[in-house]
Amino acid sequence: MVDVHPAWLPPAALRVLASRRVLVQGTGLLVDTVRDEVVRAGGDLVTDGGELVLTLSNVDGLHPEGHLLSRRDGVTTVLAGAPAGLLYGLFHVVRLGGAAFAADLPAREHRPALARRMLDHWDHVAVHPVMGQVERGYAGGSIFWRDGARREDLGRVRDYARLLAAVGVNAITVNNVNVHEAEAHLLTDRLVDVAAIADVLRPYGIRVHLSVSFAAPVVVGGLDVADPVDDRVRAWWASATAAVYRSIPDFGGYVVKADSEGQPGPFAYGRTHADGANLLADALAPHGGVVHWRAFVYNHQQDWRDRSTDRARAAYDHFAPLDGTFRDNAILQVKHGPIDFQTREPVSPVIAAMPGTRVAVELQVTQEYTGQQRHVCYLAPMWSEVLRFRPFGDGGPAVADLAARDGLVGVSNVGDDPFWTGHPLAQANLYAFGRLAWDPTLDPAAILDEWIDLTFAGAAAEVRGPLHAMMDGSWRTYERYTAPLGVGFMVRPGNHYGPDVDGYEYTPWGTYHFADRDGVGVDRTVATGTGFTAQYPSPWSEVYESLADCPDELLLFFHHVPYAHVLRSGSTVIQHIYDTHFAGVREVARMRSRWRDLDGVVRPDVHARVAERLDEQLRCAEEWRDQINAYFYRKSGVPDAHGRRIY
Ligand code: GCV
Repeated sequence: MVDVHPAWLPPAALRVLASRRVLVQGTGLLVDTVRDEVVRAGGDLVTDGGELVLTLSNVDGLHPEGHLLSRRDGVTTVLAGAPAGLLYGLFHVVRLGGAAFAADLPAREHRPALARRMLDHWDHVAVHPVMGQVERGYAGGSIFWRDGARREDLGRVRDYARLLAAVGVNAITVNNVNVHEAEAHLLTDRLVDVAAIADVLRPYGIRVHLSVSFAAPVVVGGLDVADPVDDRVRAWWASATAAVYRSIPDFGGYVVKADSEGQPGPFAYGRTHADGANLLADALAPHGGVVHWRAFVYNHQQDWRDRSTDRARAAYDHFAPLDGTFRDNAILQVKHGPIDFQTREPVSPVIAAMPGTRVAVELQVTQEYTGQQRHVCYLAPMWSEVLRFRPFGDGGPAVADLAARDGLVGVSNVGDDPFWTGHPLAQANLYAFGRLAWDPTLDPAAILDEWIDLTFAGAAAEVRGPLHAMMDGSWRTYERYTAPLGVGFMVRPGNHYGPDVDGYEYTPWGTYHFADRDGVGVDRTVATGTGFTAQYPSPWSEVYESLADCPDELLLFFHHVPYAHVLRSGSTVIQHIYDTHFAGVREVARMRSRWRDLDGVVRPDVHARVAERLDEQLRCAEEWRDQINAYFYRKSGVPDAHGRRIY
């Protein structure tokens, strides 16, 4: 049997605390966790003095999850106003390592930029006949559920909570947003299972949330309607929610996918999404809970012949007119792009369109469209671009500012795999998600450094160079050998792995590239296309509308152009496609040889697993290159300027 990999907290990562005299002042569950961590690391808990002093005390103006860190006269001090702040402060010291005990450090407050830092698990209680135990999961089974029941042993959940606390995550949903029969019961007669998980997460400052079915009053409540304005429905939600809080007093709230991909919602009763969200918000309000209402609503049964329907427009068209009508504890959860977690998308215009609504941004840590944890694809650079993007132009707020009050949500990439994430290097994505949610201004390469230091503790110096070379640019490498210039998809329908250029072209899903013999891309302009560009405020509405100004990497998202169109880079679209696909494969081959050089440096099981995945990544990248290049050569008839082999 393979040991479970300790991810970024192996004992060596905590060695900075070993044999140190540590004073922890304060009481409570999370303060006990701090003490446990110190003991686990081999530190000496002392009752006075100490070279590390962690104190819980009432400090005016300190953020409830923040801490003041300083070092003077040989003592490192962490001061927190609330227990979670103390725990985050301890992990901050662990991250700093020796630097926390070297030179003096002037007192500085560290606080999270985004309030809720949440991971959504797309885990099923009962194995789904098509999607399995975890929808879009690439790391084995669920750590919470197995074959219809809660796992008896929640030891993995405890370890997971510890890993997450170390990066500042403070909320988790334990079931998929697609709520089927078995999962619907988590709200009522199987609540005891959710409470058991909440008990394990609580010592790490993580609150549990639940994905619920909008039709719960019918599915598990015995009513014949789920209409949000029906008094019986309102009473049912109020009473079910009160029961949840009786059993889980710190319960976080609900997550709802409604009127989306077959999930029930308010449209069935002629009601709006605000009516639906407010129904749940009202039930949660007396208990301090929130509802995360997803904006991922579109027509998944569209006629591909109909070029006027544009899936990219859907979320804005449904939700922007409702701005200002949601309750204060209803949070609209918006995917970062307007379509669906593609390798490259513009930022969703919904994020800037609803100043009177609380908005959280959703990222996909699980690599559904970015290599399914068989490919190295470090996503922090993409997320960093999203969070730094300024929808109103320079001088306006960044996406991270717009979501600050509400938060960042990531779809988790974890399962019961011994390496947690299938691909051991995909752990870096989970790590980076938490760190960017805490501080969206962090540099992705610096986050990777932290992760390397903590994960490879003893061997960090040897692996640092090769891992940066392999990972820093791996998202762009992935982009190079897959769908070009922001056009998206071109993946195999269903499992979404590997190339199939026309796989979705004549389907009802609304994800088309419109390639013909003359050109490719989706015309989303106001002048001649679907008008999507008008959903952006200035200056982006003009930038995206203009063929000359549109950034190359998003060109085919916004425009349909001839193959001979010259990009801002100076290359033609067709030559860019050939060049990037050849380059992407070369980069993967280099990654593989860099990893081979680390044989004997990293743990053999980690080395073997990554090596096996890199073989597959190279095979798959070659397949992408050859199918994409062949497809566009055959469509356009334009040969490669460098005469390379195209089939
Ligand atoms: C949970 C995409 C995925 C679905 C997922 C959906 C969503 O369409 O392919 O598996 O369903 O997004 O985010 O709700």
